[in-house]
Amino acid sequence: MKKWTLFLIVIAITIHSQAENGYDLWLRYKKVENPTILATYTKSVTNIIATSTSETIRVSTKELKTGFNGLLNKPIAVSTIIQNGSIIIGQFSSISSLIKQPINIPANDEGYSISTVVVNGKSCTVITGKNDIGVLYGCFQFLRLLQTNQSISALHIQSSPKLKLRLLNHWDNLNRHVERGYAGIALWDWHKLPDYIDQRYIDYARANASIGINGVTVTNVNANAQVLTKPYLEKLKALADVFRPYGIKIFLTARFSAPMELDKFKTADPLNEDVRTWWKNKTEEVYSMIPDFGGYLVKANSEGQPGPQNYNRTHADGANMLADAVASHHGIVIWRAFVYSQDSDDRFKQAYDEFKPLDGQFKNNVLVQVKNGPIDFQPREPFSPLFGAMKKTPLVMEFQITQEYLGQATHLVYEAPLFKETFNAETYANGKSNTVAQVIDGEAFNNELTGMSGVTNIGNDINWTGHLFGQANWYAYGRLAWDLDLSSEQIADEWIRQTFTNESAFIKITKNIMMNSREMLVNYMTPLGLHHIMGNGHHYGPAPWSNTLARPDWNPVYYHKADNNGVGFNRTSTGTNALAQYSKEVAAQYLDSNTCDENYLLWFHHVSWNHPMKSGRNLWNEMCYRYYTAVDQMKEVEKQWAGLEKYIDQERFQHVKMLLGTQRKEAIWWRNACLLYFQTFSKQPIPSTYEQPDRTLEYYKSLRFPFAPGNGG
Ligand code: BDP
Repeated sequence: MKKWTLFLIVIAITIHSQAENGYDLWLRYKKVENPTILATYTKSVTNIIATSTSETIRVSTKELKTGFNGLLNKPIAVSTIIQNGSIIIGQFSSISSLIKQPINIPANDEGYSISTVVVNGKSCTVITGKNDIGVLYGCFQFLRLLQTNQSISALHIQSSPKLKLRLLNHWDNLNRHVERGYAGIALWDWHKLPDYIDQRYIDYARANASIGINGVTVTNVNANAQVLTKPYLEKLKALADVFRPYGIKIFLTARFSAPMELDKFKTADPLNEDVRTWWKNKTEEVYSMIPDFGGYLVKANSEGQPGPQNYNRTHADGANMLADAVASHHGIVIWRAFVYSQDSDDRFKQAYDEFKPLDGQFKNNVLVQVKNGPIDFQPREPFSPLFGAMKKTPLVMEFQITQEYLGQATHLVYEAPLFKETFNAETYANGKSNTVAQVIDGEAFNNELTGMSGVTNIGNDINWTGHLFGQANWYAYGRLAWDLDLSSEQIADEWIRQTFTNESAFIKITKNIMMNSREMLVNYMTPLGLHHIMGNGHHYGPAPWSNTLARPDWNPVYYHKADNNGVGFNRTSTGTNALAQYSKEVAAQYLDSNTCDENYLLWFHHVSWNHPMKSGRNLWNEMCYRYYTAVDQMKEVEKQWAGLEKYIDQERFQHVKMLLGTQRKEAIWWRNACLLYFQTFSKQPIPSTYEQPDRTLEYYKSLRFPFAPGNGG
């Protein structure tokens, strides 16, 4: 073999070994690059001592071994010998006799503590919790410290989750089509379950446990009753068995009409005794197979789903029937508040109108799950007025991690700032300062049960989320469900370090891209409070002109109400008065079109195209400015990423690079299509200093996407 051939082979092997496809998520455990840090870690980590053999401690030990082997690039043994650098893990009750010294234990049942202690003269690290699951969470946190190059020498960390239910909602159908899924088909291979356990189920559970997720619904809220049949319960049991050591409970989406569909009942009336007995028996069957089954998640009387209103009963009647069925097993029912009706003059108001009167009528194991905003997961929404209004019912915050309205899986958009914006909003519930976060974490109304749900962006794509940066949204969602007070920036920082590198130049630029990405997206899609102007059905791309769907509240024109006088939805007292659903302090912030935060202007006001904006421009020119500036920012992002090639592997670099190219094209598409359309009403020119659209409005209107992903069943 010629010398250069050999050389090429060596190069090829090296490059190949470095290429990464994203499968490992933020759990890559690559060797610590900095030699000084590596040397201190090597001294501080010499063996693992586990004080029990429970399943959760077994997976904790395994994770530590995998992590240390990679990060320190040497095998770390599991033994019983206390030495300098022992990592001692186990429940507090089992380690206290071993270490014979006081240790701070975390506040709640799932919390952990990590402490540096001296045992028999040896310096060790103790990772403990009241329960095994806390220990596992602590182990993941310890590995995170190593992955992000933090000091591990004098640790006194205690952490407990702020929310009890930290859930992922999969909108996965039994045929594996994922509603609003942009990362392939569903992870769950129902056909091969229960006997075939895909390694992915285990890696999924690991990833979730690493960020504290403790419950998942594996099926769509547009539910299929089949999942409640014996064969599917067996498949679910197999998944539950995989998830259990990782502290993850299975929840089921329950189709309200299941007794009719599965057992030929004539009714699904929640007050009918036979129906109630059916659900009791079905629930007993579920628990006999999955003893730690979490409970039911229900979408009822919404978008064609059956529900109690079919029988003139209320949401509370429906929820309470299921709550009774799960109560003896400490199960819960999560009832969704995502409802709208064409009889309402404003879709914004419907959830509040239907649910607020029911406050106080739900059993104490029922939570109501409310989307962050009143309409539907838009790039920016004001918070739902139900937060702050339901004082006797615990509310679960529902965020959409999958990017249905946020460029789907081709746009890089970091969602933590969106989540935080909702959390930080003031509700002024009870006439005093109370943020949405305080409503969610139980502080505002003293709720025991607390929770958050995220509609996942996970599919069977090799990198799980389609866009590599979609992983950051899964990660950020979990981290915030654990601790609502973490900052978007801190989460981005730790995600980048674990996912890519600890190289500061790379972190700085990438973090900056992430932190600005959501605002940029808002401005090239729906600036100034525009909302729901995406393409019909699939919601891909702009279609503000769309007005052909059967119901007015399905059409974009319903939401922007552009005409020759101006644009925007008047939700003040001269309009639909949706603002009255907020506390008076919140309403006051939005009431006047001259003082209303401009980011929400068109959410609440129909204003003239010449409306004076804070910048000194009129509304039309401000709209042009926002669209154009955002596209310029997008071009800049592309350039910045191009400069990062040397820091990471080619495969992931190219993946992001290509998607940024698509994102730039689509941002231009959004800008041009929206401005050309709104211009037909504003009758004002796009300022000549801007590059003019190179296509006509007719061209943009003619585009069709019959096979856009994530749509339909
Ligand atoms: C909308 C989606 C639809 C979901 C619905 C829901 O377009 O596919 O079924 O939300 O949350 O955003 O139930």
